Amino acid sequence: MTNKKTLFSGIQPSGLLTIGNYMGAFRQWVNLQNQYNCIFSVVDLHAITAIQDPQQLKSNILDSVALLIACGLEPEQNIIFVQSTVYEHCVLAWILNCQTFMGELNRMTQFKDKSAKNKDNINLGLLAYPCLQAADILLYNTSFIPVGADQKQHIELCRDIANRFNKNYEEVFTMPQPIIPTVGAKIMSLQNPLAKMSKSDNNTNSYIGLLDNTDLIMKKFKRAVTDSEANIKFDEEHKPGISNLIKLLHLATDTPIEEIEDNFYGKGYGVLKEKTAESIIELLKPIQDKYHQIREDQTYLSKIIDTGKDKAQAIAHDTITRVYKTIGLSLTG
Ligand code: AQP
Repeated sequence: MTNKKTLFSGIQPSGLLTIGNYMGAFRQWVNLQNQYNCIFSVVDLHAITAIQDPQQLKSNILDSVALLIACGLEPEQNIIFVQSTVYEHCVLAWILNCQTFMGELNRMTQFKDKSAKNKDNINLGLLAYPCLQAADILLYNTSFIPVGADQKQHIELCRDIANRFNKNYEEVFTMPQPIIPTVGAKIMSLQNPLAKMSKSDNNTNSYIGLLDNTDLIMKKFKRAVTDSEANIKFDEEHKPGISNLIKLLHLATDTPIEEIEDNFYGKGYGVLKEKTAESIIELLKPIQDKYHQIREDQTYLSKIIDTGKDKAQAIAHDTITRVYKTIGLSLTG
């Protein structure tokens, strides 16, 4: 590790990663990887707050690692690891549970949304999710966390927990700050443009998976919900569906939003849908090609996961040792 500041972020292997995850998270990760000491994790312990099929979960974990590399993260330069391989995450999560108030957890929007969607599985892990996330971040002396807008509230809680711990004991944790992109922080569902695109959505037409093929991407965009006007204008409040398509086209092609509005003036929604689909297909093609190469090379993938574990654990173990000493759990030091 150099004396650059540390950046940490994670992705849940709770399904096929989407262009929402790419635009809100990975794209920035790739752009920031030269500026910081970067640590990226496939946070599989978070994924089990919903019931996962064991074989599918295992496969999603490997897919996610391969996709991170395919999207442009350099495994030699960054630490890329699987959360469950570093036990210190669970240890620190328990300690942070004891620094977190029930009222704080009950206020979390993600907890409320996910509880409403899964009424028959409102488990303790879902409620305590932000404490495990705080542990992920605080174990690595993280200064920056690049995330989509949906995670802002969790990062604020992480800062409150760190602050409380530092006051109750002594200054152990670095205070992290979120980095949220100005455009792309919230890509919306193609079927309900008022809700964010989510990989665990039961309606597969609502998201574009990073591994979706050309026909499927085209079909999903053609089915995207828009509005009953015939006016291609960026207005997230009144035209969320069309604005979401314009935003995706802007992000995929770097064309300014006003230029897209001008180019499509007087044209029908079908033309915009088709052009957006084509630009996403073009964006994903090299990522998909690289992904298939990596995913088929089990030896390479296992080596990255093992190396990532060793490097992450060395830092995490050091932090846990300090935390144990600070709170009086270390009987030898
Ligand atoms: N729709 C989105 N737009 C922009 N950014 C997004 N992110 C997620 N959805 C969008 C960002 O992707 C990163 C990884 O997210 P995650 O997998 O840890 O969890 P999530 O935010 O709960 O993502 P999903 O896809 O909605 O997963 P499920 O369906 O399992 O809950 C984060 O930085 C997130 O902000």
